[in-house]
Amino acid sequence: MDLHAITAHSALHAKPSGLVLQYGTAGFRTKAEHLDHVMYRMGLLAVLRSKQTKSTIGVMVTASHNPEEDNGVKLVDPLGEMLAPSWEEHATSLANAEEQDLPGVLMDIIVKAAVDLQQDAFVVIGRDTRLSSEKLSQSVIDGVTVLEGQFHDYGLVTTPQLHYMVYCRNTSGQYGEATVEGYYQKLSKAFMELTKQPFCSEEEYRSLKVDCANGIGALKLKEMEHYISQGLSVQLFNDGTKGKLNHLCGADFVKSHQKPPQGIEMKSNERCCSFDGDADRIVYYYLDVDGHFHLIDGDKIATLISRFLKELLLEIGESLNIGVVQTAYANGSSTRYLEEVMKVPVYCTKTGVKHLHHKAQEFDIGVYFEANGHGTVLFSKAAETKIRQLAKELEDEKRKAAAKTLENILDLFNQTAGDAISDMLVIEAILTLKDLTIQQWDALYTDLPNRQLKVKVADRQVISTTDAERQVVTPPGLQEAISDLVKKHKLSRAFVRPSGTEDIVRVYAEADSQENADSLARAVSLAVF
Ligand code: 16G
Repeated sequence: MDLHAITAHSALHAKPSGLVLQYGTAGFRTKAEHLDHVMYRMGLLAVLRSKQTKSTIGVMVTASHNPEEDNGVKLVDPLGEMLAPSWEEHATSLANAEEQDLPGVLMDIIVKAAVDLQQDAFVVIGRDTRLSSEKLSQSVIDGVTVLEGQFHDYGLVTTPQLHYMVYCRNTSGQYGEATVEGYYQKLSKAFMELTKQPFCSEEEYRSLKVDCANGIGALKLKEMEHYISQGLSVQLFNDGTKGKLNHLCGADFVKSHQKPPQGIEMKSNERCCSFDGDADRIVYYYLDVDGHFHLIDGDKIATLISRFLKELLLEIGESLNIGVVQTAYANGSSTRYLEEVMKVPVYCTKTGVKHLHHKAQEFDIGVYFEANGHGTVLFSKAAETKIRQLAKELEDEKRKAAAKTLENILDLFNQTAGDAISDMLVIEAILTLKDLTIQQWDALYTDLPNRQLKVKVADRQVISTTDAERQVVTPPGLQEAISDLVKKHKLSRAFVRPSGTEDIVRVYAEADSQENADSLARAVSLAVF
């Protein structure tokens, strides 16, 4: 390791003195102009992580649904998952080291994590469509090469595509081929097999309008279009040719404002969906005949998928256990429907995909979705083997067909991370196979009216929570105040938590009417303030 070269190159990516950033829920995220040094250092860190795990590590340059001016970076661990928590700490200390301390902090990580410097390192890099992303990804590459790591730059890819590449490379291609083509082929093969079956519905159901948030999703869907066009016709809006990334469009906008994105032409009862800026989230929606907007968020996506999987298992006659993982933001009606009507166990974790992903790994089939539309389904190795075996060996034709469907669904999910493209194809396949309209899907249950607010406080970290963020621990008295407010309404629930991505406190409230949810959210905000 050439410390002199590391310092010399670091000077080209100098850290603004005094700037402190945190590896948060989904990596570092802030204004793009503050990130050059972080990118270089994450290149260094990715090499160390690669040497330590003897595996390929991913680095994704993106700020997901944040405004165009922001950017961010996150590392992807060997199995395509989020970076391990102990390495998040290393990432934070490396990013915040002042120039002169950089070699010392680097050595400290090498010792603490027992990194063998003789080991080879391989890093894969991807980026979203932000103007700042190309230059920033070059800084990552600079960090990788100065530590003599090998790398492959995938260029413009969605975040879930990069997760997929990492997993493919570390499983010797067993999960799929580690190319963008390989990704399209794997997903489209499963999708086309699912939708070609004779009991599938008519052509009219097979068209979908997609708001691509003016982001990478548009590019990738255009590339993929011809692979799936026999089964689904997609019409792209906000494809980045005119509008600004995530501006008045995209999954986060639609979910938080509960209204259609700008730039999409919607007719009543047409099925529409929105991706976010790096295509790891998806929400669906439609306008009814009276012009009312209906949002189908991550909770309803999880419900549709779990219902379908449960029915398939019943048809196959196999008792694999299914668990659904949500966060405190899940609408109370969804949890009730899953537990009471569908009889599926539901678990709640802290916000952030890594927490849900981890919990979902405990089941044969773990379905996890955040209400904001980020989620996927994980199949345990044992469940996967069983499903593939049943699809091959069952003699009863009906059961065998159901097992084959389940096998294709398994292949269609991106099991490394929530993936808007993969989730969209799964949903489209289920709607087709079940002959369900978007209205019928929406009618599974009725969401409780809810409201989310942001509160700016002097120090959001004074608020700490427990019970998967549903109860406040500090400051003293706040939980009692919230509980008293909640008691004033029917079917009500409220919680507050410090945001992991913005300098604010988030307030969530739901109740029997929109008016009550709004007034509860306002009262809770005042209690926080
Ligand atoms: C990040 C998380 C998302 C979470 C959101 C919460 C990942 C990949 N993304 O975007 O899952 O819902 O943060 O943000 O984990 P908040 O802490 O500001 O509410």
